[in-house]
Amino acid sequence: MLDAFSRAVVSADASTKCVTDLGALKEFVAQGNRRLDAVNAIASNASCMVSDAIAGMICENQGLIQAGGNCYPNRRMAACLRDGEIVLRYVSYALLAGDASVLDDRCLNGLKETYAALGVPATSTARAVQIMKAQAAAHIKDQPSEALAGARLRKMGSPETADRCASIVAEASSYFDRVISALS
Ligand SMILES: CCC1=C(C)/C(=C/C2=NC(=C\c3[nH]c(/C=C4\NC(=O)[C@H](C)[C@H]4CC)c(C)c3CCC(=O)O)/C(CCC(=O)O)=C2C)NC1=O
Repeated sequence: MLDAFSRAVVSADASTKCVTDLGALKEFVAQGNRRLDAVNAIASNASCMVSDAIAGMICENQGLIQAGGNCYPNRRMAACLRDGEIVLRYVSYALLAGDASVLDDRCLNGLKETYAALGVPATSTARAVQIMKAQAAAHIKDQPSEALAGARLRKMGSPETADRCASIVAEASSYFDRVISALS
């Protein structure tokens, strides 16, 4: 498992050079508080995000909770909710580290094969992950939509930035995309 710093060391070592690209690390440090706010925005909304994403996935495909569907019976529903939570947790670790290796090594490695063996539909999982990607962007920007959140609307009160943390949103989105491509 690597983070932005250990990644710089490993890359430099691979070419037997001193660490040279300090610009990227300087930026990483300068943006550190945004990153922590972004991780907090995901972590403290995680259970709501997971339950909403799985519910949305099922609303769009109700066969999942009927006999023969992969969220039926309750044991599978519980496994599915747990998997949603696992994915979101590893995305939040990757965002904290500024590196995808923890997500790749400890969550995605072999997941596609496990799902194929168990008959877990990858397209439905991808849909749930896509919903979590949209939720994460809204929470990091601290602009959750009233229309979608209803009575559960929750704002983090993060400091306003002109760009709404666009680069962190893009980075978080890339980790969700990584999950989707690992399953497809
Ligand atoms: C730390 C990393 C890690 C991951 C990622 C992980 C995933 C994982 N999900 C599993 C099962 C499962 N995963 C699902 C998930 C779903 N079914 C659906 O229809 C939906 C599309 C989807 C939820 C979005 C289900 C239903 C099972 C149980 C399948 C079965 O036993 O028939 C299993 C098989 C063992 C078990 O049931 O616990 C593993 C290993 N385990 C890990 O340790």
